[in-house]
Amino acid sequence: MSPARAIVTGASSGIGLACAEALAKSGRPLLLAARRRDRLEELAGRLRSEHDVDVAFDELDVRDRPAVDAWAEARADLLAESRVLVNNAGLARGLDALPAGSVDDWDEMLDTNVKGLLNVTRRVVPHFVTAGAGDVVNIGSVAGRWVYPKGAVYCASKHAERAINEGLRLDLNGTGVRVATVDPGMVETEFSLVRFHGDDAKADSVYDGMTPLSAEDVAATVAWIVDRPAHVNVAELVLLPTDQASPTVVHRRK
Ligand code: NDP
Ligand code: 8X3
Repeated sequence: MSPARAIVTGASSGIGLACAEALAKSGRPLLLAARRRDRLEELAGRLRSEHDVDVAFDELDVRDRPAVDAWAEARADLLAESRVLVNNAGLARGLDALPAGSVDDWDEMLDTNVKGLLNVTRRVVPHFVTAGAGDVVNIGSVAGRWVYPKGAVYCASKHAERAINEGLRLDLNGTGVRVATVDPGMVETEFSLVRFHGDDAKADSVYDGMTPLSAEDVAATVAWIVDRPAHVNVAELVLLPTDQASPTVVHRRK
């Protein structure tokens, strides 16, 4: 019997894209979502031909609650057969001392990382509860465990993700649904490019002289979590590059 369908938000890039690849490799049909439709279309075509799995995809902004509701209605059949939700869509914007922060950056981070995650979760989880099984894997961050200078609002969004992760697990106890957070340190994706509003040089310098995690490292962890036996819930997992001990303690070679 082939494994059940997985939903991945933010599948057009980085960790989400790598999760889609890892889950397709293990034979899972997919439902992918992100705002950049062209990227999803290209990825879906590649995964279908490389792994012979069904891949559906939708352009979706997780911040837009009416759009998420309409998506959940339109895709009710696929949601009902899904047993994995990777809540990955997210971003940091800016790296500024709090009083100098941009309110637009704050709104974007909180609306995406907190409310976007809630918008999708509230529409998908009831299907898992009905089925008596399912995995919600939230992509948190070390920023949900430590606060670092100039990162207050991004850290707040990831602390909220961690609270939601814990609260959801409490509220779903007894339903058979598992809830996990994977909290990575530095992962080289488009994350820093987005954080620095497209400044390539600034983004590249984040990883100067150190070896970051790859998106595939995180995806392999997600794939491992959902493949645990049904009675095992990996509740929280912190994944650091060997060169990183905390958000601010990073070993860099000359
Ligand atoms: P990327 O920028 O490479 O990918 C982010 C993904 O999120 C993209 O697919 C983007 O798609 C999607 N996304 C952003 N906003 C929205 C939205 N409003 N609606 C739908 N999709 C959206 O970064 P990462 O892969 O690194 O980031 C993925 C997750 O990992 C984030 O939650 C991030 O906070 C977390 N993380 C990243 C770390 C890192 O160092 N890279 C470390 C720890 C956690 P599109 O633009 O097409 O909508
Ligand atoms: C991304 C890692 O350290 O930039 O969540 O916050 S960090």
